[in-house]
Amino acid sequence: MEIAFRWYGDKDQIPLEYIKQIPKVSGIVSALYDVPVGEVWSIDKIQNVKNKIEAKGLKLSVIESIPVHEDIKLGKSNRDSLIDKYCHSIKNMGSLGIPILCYNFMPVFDWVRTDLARINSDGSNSLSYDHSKLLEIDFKKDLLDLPGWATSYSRKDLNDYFEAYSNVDEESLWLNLEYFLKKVIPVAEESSVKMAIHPDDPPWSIFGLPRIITNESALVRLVKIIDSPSNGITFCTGSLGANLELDIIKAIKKFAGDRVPFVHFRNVKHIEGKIFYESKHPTEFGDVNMFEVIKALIDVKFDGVIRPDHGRMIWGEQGRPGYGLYDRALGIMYLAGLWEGINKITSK
Ligand code: DNO
Repeated sequence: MEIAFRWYGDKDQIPLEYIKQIPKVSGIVSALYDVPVGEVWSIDKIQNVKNKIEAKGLKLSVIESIPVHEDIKLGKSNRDSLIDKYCHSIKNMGSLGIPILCYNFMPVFDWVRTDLARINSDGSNSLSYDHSKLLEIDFKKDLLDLPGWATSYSRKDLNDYFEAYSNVDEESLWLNLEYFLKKVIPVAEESSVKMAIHPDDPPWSIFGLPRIITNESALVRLVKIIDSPSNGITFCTGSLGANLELDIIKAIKKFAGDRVPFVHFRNVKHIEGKIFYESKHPTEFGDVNMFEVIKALIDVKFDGVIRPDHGRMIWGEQGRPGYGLYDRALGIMYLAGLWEGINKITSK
């Protein structure tokens, strides 16, 4: 098991030098942030990021993510050439020995929250989600005010996407995912890359857009599309943990054997059904039993990569919501302690 930390490249306010000072961290999760979606990630560009990371004595362990172009998710007629380019990027990362690729298949939005700085009782703040607030947003009018994502799209882009997705239901999205995976997984296998899909966050439809990687039966369907360790899952305890109907411990036991190369650790605390906030990492503060998740990973001899996912903003830190230094570093210390303790006791 390797512990890694997400780094957003040179623009990240947390430099690699600081990341290196967090005990137990040896890996970096990163990406290229200047390649337009749909273009090939060149060997040179990937090598350049890798060199920077290695120069600090760390390792580029995971690419998160090479974004999947919307036209692939929509199943448009130009998808084959986009998929070829995606395969090319996989080959390039594989040729540099980077073993894991986290990606997602969420239409238009990646993770969505309705508040990026909910004030907690201890004065820290967290990302939070309230479905009733999301429903109040008129996506034709107010979407540009959605916390965090407004800046990513022009109103025209958004309207065009919503129009295009009005013809794509969940089953069509599944078929488009299958089409994509049947082309990319063989290339990932040849390139010694494990693809690991990130669950949809939150794990239900938003703004009427289809979302499919939301529960256990979806994970079952996903891994069956191609029975290969290269067709895997990023087991995100926060995204999956937001779905109260999913037994997260049962799910990790079911898939972690050979289909989970990468785990995101985040705890969530529900106020009710579709209302939750991202809590401190330890079990007692949220609804995800971290002890049991780690125990399950140790039981299956997990040898992939883990990273703390979003943390709170504490000690007055400001910066990219969810991606401050302090709380994620605390999360690592908690997870590493649990790991050491459970591992020692179970291997006796
Ligand atoms: C949230 C992250 C996601 C993740 C993508 C992977 O902070 O876990 O944005 O990187 O969904 O494609």
